[in-house]
Amino acid sequence: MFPVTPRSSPAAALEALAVPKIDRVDLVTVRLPFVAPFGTSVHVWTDKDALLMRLGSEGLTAWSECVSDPDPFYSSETNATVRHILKDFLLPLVEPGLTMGELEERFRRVRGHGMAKATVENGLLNLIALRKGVPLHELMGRPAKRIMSGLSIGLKETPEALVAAVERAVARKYHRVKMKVKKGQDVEWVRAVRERFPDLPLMVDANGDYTLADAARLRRLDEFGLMMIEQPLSYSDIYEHSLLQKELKTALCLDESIHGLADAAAAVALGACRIVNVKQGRVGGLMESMRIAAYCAGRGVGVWSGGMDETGIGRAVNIHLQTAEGFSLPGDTSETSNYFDEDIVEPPVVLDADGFIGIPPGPGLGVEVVAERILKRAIGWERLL
Ligand code: OSB
Ligand code: MG
Repeated sequence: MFPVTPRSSPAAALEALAVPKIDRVDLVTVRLPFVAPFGTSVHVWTDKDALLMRLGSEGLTAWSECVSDPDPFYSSETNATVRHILKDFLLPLVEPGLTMGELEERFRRVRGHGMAKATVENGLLNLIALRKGVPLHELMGRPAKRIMSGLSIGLKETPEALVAAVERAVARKYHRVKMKVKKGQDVEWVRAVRERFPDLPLMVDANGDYTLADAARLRRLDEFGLMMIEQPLSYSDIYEHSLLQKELKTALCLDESIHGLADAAAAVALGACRIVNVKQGRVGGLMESMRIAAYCAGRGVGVWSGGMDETGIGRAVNIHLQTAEGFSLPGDTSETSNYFDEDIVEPPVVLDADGFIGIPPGPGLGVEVVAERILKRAIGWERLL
């Protein structure tokens, strides 16, 4: 057998950093209305309720965003479980002078709760980058580059409304378009988009709506030349995806099923997917994301950065992450205006004339959290330290 963990970690630069001293911690929940409801096979979201963590350290302030929702419809973690795990288990383990790698080891005693762990890791790394006066990607040991864009289009009322949304995405120069599907709202809806855009890099995301009994229906998607089908089967499955992948020409991509490097290794070994969606929150942070991306890329498996319709804080983290080794495909990184009229950070994410996204320059995440907008949007505020 072979070890899953490589001798030299792709996250080595981050693992070696020292945990800074923290003198204040606040949890702030903000509610931002979406410009339009975001529909998936599991739920329709109309607002973003984001749990933010604000770290204070010797005059500096660093924010991070948890990618959980108030509900457990995408993930078993919710804003309430994250608050509990942060407060009662993770934050008490944070000790200045430990390395980030050692802190991550301490966190392993807490099983699961990757979104909560990522919130702490993101905040500390942002703080360290601010303290050093360098952008996050530089802390990761990665040079700046333009990031590819991708749009995730929710379920629509009619195929016409879907095609209109795809038309807007193509006009904006998005590098690929993902459309949500569910049982019965799939083959004909993909056909409508394909007829209008025969060459568009296109993919679908089912958020686990199908079972193996639907294999014949999913096989009908093969004729559309999709880049991939994301998470057709259960959120907790890997093995059945390996059976389905054998039945399909189209590549499968796993999202919900992947909670860390071991899951990714199992999926690759089983042939459960040819592409992995890495969400830094779902896998417990940037360090684990870098390991998964390098591992998959080294085995010919495509990798991209997923999104959780984050505010500008989490969106910036995803942008920096995509400078890492292995991110070969456009991710779910869209313009701020796709979700929000007014975000809580400046500047918003916008695409350049070729559809690329620039890394916000400046130390840390490179975006500025606007205090008045936090106050305007806050629906909960709790000081922990
Ligand atoms: O399945 O990738 C998903 C949003 C919330 C929860 C799950 C998913 C999504 C998206 C949107 O598809 C990604 C984004 O634009 O941030
Ligand atoms: Mg998905």
